[in-house]
Amino acid sequence: MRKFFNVGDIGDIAAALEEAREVKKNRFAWKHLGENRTIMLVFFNSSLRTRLSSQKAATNLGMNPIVLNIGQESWKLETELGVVMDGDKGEHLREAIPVMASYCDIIGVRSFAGLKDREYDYSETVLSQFIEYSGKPVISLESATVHPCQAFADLITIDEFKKKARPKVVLSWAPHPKALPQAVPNSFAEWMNAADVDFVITNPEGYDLDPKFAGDAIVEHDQMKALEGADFVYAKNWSCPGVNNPDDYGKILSKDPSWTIDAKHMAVTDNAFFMHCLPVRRNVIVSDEVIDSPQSIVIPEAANREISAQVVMKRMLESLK
Ligand code: AN0
Ligand code: CP
Repeated sequence: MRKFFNVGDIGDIAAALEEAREVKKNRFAWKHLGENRTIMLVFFNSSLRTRLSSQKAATNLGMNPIVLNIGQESWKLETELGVVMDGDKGEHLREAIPVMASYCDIIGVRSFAGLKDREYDYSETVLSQFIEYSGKPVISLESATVHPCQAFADLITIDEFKKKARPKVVLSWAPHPKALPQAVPNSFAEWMNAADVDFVITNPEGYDLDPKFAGDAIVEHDQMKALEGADFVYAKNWSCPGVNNPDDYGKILSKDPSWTIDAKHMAVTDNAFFMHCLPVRRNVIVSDEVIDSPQSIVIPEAANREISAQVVMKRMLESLK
């Protein structure tokens, strides 16, 4: 495996889930696989789960993880080509990437969407440069448009908790005070479309996800209708994807608090489990009552980030041999 970016990179979903179960049963069974191997985890943005679960997964495999927080511990990096670098950015990605690559065998990159230029973000400009200039296998640790480690962990979690062979999974937009990327819902949609589930997306008008990720999923703008009979409710805020109006890309079009997931929303589901990738703003995205209920599986969901990361790194190490 040379890159982990889209659902297609994981191959057969059932096989990936089986491998995740094996890893979870005995996560130290491959502790020699990564001996004398180094993974570089490069963060342009904040993180709790991704940073810790990736370090843990790498260590389980016997690898040496190096974490670099760009701009805090390193020089600020310029990502645009052809600019006169007379501002605050002291080094260009064009040099920094091959240098970092020379010290490691695998690279993971977190680089959020700028939410200013849809074309720049949706062409994954920063991640593509890592692929092109490193020559190493690259993992997206949430890049401009995708968060595959999260979506894989979400799939593992649904597989563990489902009570029906083909559960109904609803991705619901929820309000948030700040403009957030579409990476989490994009990947979740892409992975759910590939999984054995009935998948419905609900969001206010103007928030429809890019068809590249939404695929054939049912989009229902009436949130309560969408939630009826759900087995899993996956809440997430995202800013305007700008599909029909590129000028609105990255903007907040609604802060409607009626979309906050509360007990009234959960009451129309089939006693659904509540999921969120975290970090979550309580009583904005979800009420205390719902996130503190026994149906909330946000903690086991986050714990599965170690498992998804380990399966991906394990496959990359196996392909290095
Ligand atoms: C980020 C986002 O929505 O993409 C990271 C989520 C994993 N969330 C925030 O910045 C709050
Ligand atoms: N879910 C997730 O990726 O969390 P962090 O931003 O804390 O890594």
